[in-house]
Amino acid sequence: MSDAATMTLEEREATLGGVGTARKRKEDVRFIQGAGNYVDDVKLPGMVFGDFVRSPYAHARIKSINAEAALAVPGVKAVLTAADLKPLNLHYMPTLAGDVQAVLAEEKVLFQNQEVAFVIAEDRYIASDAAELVEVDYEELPPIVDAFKAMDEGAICLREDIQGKTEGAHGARRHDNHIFTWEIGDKEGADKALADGEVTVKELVTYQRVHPSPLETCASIASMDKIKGELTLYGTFQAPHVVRTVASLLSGIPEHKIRVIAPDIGGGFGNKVGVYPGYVCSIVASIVLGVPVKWVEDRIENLSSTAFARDYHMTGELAATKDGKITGLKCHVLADHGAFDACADPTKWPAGFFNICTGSYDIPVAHVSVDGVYTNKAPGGVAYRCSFRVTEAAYMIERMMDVLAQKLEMDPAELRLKNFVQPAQFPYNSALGWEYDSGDYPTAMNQMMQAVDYAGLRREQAEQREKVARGDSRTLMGIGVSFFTEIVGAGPSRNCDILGVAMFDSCEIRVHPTGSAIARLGTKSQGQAHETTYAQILATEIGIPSEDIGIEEGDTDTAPYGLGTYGSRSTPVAGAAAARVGRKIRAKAQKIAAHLLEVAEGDLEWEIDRFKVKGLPEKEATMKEIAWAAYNNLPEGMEPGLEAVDYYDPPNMTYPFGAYLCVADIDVDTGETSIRRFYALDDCGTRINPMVIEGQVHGGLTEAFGIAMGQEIAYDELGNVQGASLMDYFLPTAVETPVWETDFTVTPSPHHPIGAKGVGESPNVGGVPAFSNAVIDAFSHLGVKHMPMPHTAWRVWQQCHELGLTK
Ligand code: MCN
Ligand code: CUM
Repeated sequence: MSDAATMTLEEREATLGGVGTARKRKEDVRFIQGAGNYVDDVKLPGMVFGDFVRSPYAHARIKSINAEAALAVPGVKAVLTAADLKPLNLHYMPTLAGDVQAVLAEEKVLFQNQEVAFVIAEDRYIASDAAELVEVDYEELPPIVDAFKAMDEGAICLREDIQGKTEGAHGARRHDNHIFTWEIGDKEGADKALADGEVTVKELVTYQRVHPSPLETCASIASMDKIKGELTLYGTFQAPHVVRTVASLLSGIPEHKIRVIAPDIGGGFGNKVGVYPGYVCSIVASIVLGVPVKWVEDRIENLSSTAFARDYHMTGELAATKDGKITGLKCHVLADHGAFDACADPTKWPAGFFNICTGSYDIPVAHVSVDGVYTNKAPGGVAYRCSFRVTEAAYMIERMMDVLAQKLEMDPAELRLKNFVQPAQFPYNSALGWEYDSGDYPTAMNQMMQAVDYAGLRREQAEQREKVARGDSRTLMGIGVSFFTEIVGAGPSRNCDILGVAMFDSCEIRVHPTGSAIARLGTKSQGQAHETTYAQILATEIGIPSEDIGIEEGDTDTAPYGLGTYGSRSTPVAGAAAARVGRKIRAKAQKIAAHLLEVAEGDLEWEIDRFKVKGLPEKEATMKEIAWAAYNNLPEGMEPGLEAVDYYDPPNMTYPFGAYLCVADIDVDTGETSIRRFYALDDCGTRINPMVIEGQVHGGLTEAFGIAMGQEIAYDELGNVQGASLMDYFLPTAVETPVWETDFTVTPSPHHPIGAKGVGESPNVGGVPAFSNAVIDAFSHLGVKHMPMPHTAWRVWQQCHELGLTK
């Protein structure tokens, strides 16, 4: 008898390490020992290095480029400019948003640090030194930095390459600097609700431009084997298969001759979804030179030229009855997309899923319109745990809820409770077109309010306000409530595609004779612990311990086709494929077990890691025995092996939600905010690994804290990017980061095979409004309605000063 046969049920469950286990992250064994394998760790024979010449100006005409001095530097192999790429038709590349982006600037530069030339040399120091010697003669042009002025009459046309084009990828363009207008909802209905509203509020809520700044910057290595006609491309890719398909379509290299490998990634956060000039230039350079070419960004390049996030100017309007029932919502967004529209949204959604902006509230009628404009700033817009603009939507509605509560003189938590979509309303069809799969908002909100003693906090705040008024204290107390509804898990493919590639995902598994297994998926972890958690899903389905299931992603030669990891889609989509592939394995295993035990399939029942004969519990076949039999002792006519693949096209997205609360203390003399308490309750349905979820929430909250309290990619009036280094751009360290209290409820998704919803982006979506609401709430009794993020000490001090609070 094996050990497994003498183990109790509990011991067997524990050995399995399946869904619900707080299993330690398997990948950390190599990460914490410095033994990860990142792009920059990959060293190929004969490899050379590329570095960019970048524009010092935000807007200028290029009159000439002289690379002679650079080419004369020993070790320099070549200098590429737009003139070299143009004959190959590669001086522009398509963006994920249906626009084009200059790979190397041809006639004009459109943002500071735009790529102008690519210098290739024996090592990266030589490449970098030589890049400084490339002489570019510029004629400065006036830049457009303020998105509100982009469509002014007479505003200078930024994109001369599409000047006069009246149709863009998303419909009509009204101005040379206009990208699209996107509208959804009932305009007339919403206008009427606002006109008839007993109480109405309106506020311009800006979500500033930020950048995810992952620890590892973007990088690629292209290696063209000219004899075989094969291209191998290593890179920091969140979606390797899409890169392969797009590379094939653009280059004409057959897709089976392109191998894309995303090795370990040191944080992606959406920064590594888009396609960058560095990737294209490394490929072209490798084709030209016949040797592998590596390109790795430095921190300043990363912060100033690759996918930024947000930059949404949102004018929200709410109408409500006097007792606080919301009757309508309107929102106009001015979206600053920078010089090229390179937003990484599903094709049909130029403003992402911003229309989730009715949030957690049963708002009967709503209308949203979004205008995208070009400015002289870096392209991007969709990144940083954003769930395709859900971050912006949640910030807008959660800020507006507080603005409305203030006007109604009602408690912000009470206003939310009063307007929640109720549990019985699920599946809930929102006014802006989504079908929320499941939720129980009042339970989550009440659990949060009890956990933090919300009533007690408000009493304390009232006392503190009196103290400040009396002059007995110089600390204002703010309480920030945020209740968010997320939307994650793109597909369904009928709704979502990227450049025509439909959004589904996949899992393939091979169980070995001795009862261990290897599974491969179409997603790509960047730190989200996929090697740990997918194995847990599979363990529960197939009864093989998660320790014995290897997980691989990121190599297009071995992994099944998938759309990659972003929009917290891995669990909702590839996680579902994993569960379903497991069920396919178990179905075959059941047939084999019936053969081994000489009973009919229907006489068997599943128990953790084995099949048992009903009524004869001592007759059983473990998965380990079945795996061996799958290769060595099969029923007549059955093909050997134990493998399966599943491609999963989800019927709907999943709608995680959460109730967050932040308590902030503000020193009126310095403007310093200290976060006294932060409580986050998340509901992501079935919880696969509670420890990983907690880690995701801690990380997301820390980023939310960074955004709300200090981060901004700002530009001066000349378009010089401010804060493009970590000297100025705030990345919270352990010193500033508050202590996080986490909690949860579990409302499974009704359509996901194991009821799981995504969680990776929730803490950023819900966190930012909680911090911001806390800071503003500290001043709400003094009539302050809104304050712009980030809530730096300087800005908060200015607010204190304006209110006459400072000494
Ligand atoms: N999980 C779970 N139970 C659930 C839901 C999720 O145990 N009900 C686990 C999953 O198994 C997975 C992790 O939580 O290990 C995140 O899962 P999911 O919510 O599906 O998100 P993705 O794996 O698709 O990750 C994407 C998401 C995004 S879009 C950004 S941006 C972000 C984020 O993840 N980038 C990250 N978290 C990050 N965390 C790290 N360390 N690095 C990044 O770059
Ligand atoms: Cu929007 S950042 Mo994530 O989707 O990679």
